[in-house]
Amino acid sequence: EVEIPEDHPRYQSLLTRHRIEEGVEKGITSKQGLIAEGRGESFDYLLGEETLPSADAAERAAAAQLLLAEHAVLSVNGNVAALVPGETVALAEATGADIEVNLFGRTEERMRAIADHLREHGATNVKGLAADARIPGLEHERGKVDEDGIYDADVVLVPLEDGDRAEALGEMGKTEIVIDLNPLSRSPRTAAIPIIDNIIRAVPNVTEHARDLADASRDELEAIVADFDREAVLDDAERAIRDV
Ligand code: PTJ
Repeated sequence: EVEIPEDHPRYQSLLTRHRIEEGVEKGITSKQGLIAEGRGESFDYLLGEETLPSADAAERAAAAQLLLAEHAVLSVNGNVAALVPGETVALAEATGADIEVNLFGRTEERMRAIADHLREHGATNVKGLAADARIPGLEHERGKVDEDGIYDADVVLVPLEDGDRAEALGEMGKTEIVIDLNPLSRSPRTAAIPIIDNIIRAVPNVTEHARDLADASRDELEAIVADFDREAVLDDAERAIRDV
């Protein structure tokens, strides 16, 4: 364990990097994941390493959408598992969503390591290992999902997703919530609810909104989703980056 002093000006960013490194060492995160982390960090730096008010609005809409879902699934890859394992379990509990491991670079070893890691953080039912259904239009390994998981879901949260798969899931008619720090990336641009924020901040904040909305009526939740403006969220993040 590396000790990072909490008053270090880049504490959060160093902690994040360290978690990803540990993820690689444990066989959870892919080498590609290290590159993805570097890309994410640069966008977070440009966004001021904080949640924009527009991202907070997206996080509230995401909470409402998850609560309205008939069957919501939180998709977990190697970066998500390394960065926010316990936070993902808490979000699943707050919204009644399932958790499914779904990898871009799928290997059985990583699938098992991630499922074990999530269970160590309190997950009781981790999907993704059955792989008894396919996302149409994707090559074999990347298209593997569970029939009673992502395949069946009406709402899916796909953090740090690659553009092809985000598009293919959209074409299946699923309502997609994407977390990605790059507002120009294809996956947030295809999402019904794009969250342009660091997953480290985004997941706990969606959970907080879900707890806050736990007693809201369906009408209230539907109004939050209907009033949500995806273009405004993407434009606001892009403006924040350009105005640095
Ligand atoms: O574990 P696997 O095999 O499923 O692989 C996962 C990765 C992330 C490697 C794979 O999906 C991939 O290659 O993704 P990309 O195309 O690199 O896209 C990752 C996106 O996530 C980029 O747009 C990054 O800016 C963004 N990103 C990286 N770290 C964070 C992030 N967004 C939010 N929070 C982060 N911490």
